Amino acid sequence: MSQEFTSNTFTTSETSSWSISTVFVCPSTALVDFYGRSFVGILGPKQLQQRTYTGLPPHWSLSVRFDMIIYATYDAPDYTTVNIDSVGYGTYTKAWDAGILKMCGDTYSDEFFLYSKNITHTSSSVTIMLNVFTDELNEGTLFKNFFLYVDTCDPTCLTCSGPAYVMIRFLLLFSF
Ligand SMILES: [Ca+2]
Repeated sequence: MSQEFTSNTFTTSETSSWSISTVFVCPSTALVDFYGRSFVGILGPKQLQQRTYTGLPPHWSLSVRFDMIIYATYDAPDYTTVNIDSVGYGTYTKAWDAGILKMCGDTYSDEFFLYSKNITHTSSSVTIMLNVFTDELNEGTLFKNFFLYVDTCDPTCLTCSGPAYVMIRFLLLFSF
C-alpha cells in the first residue's frame, strides 16, 4: 500500500507527509548498516509523530512494519507508544545506555526494534502515530523502512471479512 524511507539516505522532502519531518543521519561508524543512513527523527520530548492514510481499497486486514532505533540516553521514564487509529499496539522503553552497540549514535548505546503489527481493519483510512516521551533533548526515537500493507477483498466486494469471494456471498445469503 505504501512504503517510505527505504533509501539509505533521504531528506525532508520525503518526510513532509508526516507531522514531524526532521531527518537524522547516524554518525556512528560501528555498523555499516546504520553509518551515514537517514532516519526520521529524532522524535524527542513529548512529540506526536503521525500520518493519516486515506483512500485505502476495500480490505479486511492491515499491517504496519518499520525499523525503529531507541536512541542514546533514552531511559526511564522515557517511552514510545505506537498507535494505530488511537489504539496502542506496543510501548518501548530502554535502560540508560543499556544497548549493546552504538548503532546510530557515537556516544551512547542504542536499541533496535523491528516493529510489526497486523490488525483486523476495514476502514478506508488509518492513522499511524508514534507518541514519544523523553525528558531530555538529543535522545529519542528514530525510524525508517516504513511499510503499510492491506489485505484486500476480492475485487467484486466492497467490504469483506476475509480474502475469499465466498465470504461476502455467505454474508449476502444470510442477510435475506
Ligand atoms: Ca532520558
